[in-house]
Amino acid sequence: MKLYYSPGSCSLASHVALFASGVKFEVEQVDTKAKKTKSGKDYSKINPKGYVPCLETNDGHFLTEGAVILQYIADQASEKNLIPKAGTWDRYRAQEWLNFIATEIHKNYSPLWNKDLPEATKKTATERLTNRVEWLNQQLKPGQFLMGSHFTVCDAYLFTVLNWSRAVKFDLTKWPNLMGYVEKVTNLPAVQSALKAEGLTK
Ligand SMILES: N[C@@H](CCC(=O)N[C@@H](CS)C(=O)NCC(=O)O)C(=O)O
Repeated sequence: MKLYYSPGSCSLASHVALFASGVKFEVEQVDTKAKKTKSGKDYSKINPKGYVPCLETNDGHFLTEGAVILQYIADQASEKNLIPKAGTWDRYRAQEWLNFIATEIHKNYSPLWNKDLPEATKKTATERLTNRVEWLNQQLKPGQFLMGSHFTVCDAYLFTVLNWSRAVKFDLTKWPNLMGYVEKVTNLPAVQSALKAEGLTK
């Protein structure tokens, strides 16, 4: 398996999931602006959508969309319980989280990274994000992961996006519960390995 990634971006979640799964994998860095991979390949031929993550599977498929890649990786190592079994109610709950993180959290952080957007647009995104994060903070039981006592790929994704807060000046300090969650997930071995591999550890 090969993950196409850009350091610290949303593809970090897939990178964490790969380390947590214990499966054999390689990675290749992508310059998403230039649409070139580190080894000089035209990324738009690998993933015509032009963004990361993209996962090349061992049976020759190119899978895109982080929330789906995370489920694929988790399903390759079912013994690690990185996601509940397909078809169960718990799996739908995990999918509910993944979709919420992708559409309500991730995509409300995205405008905050964009220097060209007007302040009014960023203000709207910040207000929306605050509202979603407030709800999220209420759902998250202190000391627990999103799905309970066990780490899942939902946590890999949520950690990845909340981890952008300092860089985009989105203040998480008003939610100590969430701050504790980010710290707890940051310290997991799979997360540390992915951060190190992407050159993001201090
Ligand atoms: N819908 C995609 C969005 C992925 C996405 O937003 N990727 C960003 C990094 S976090 C990216 O590669 N942006 C560069 C671009 O759009 O050209 C997903 O959920 O995987």
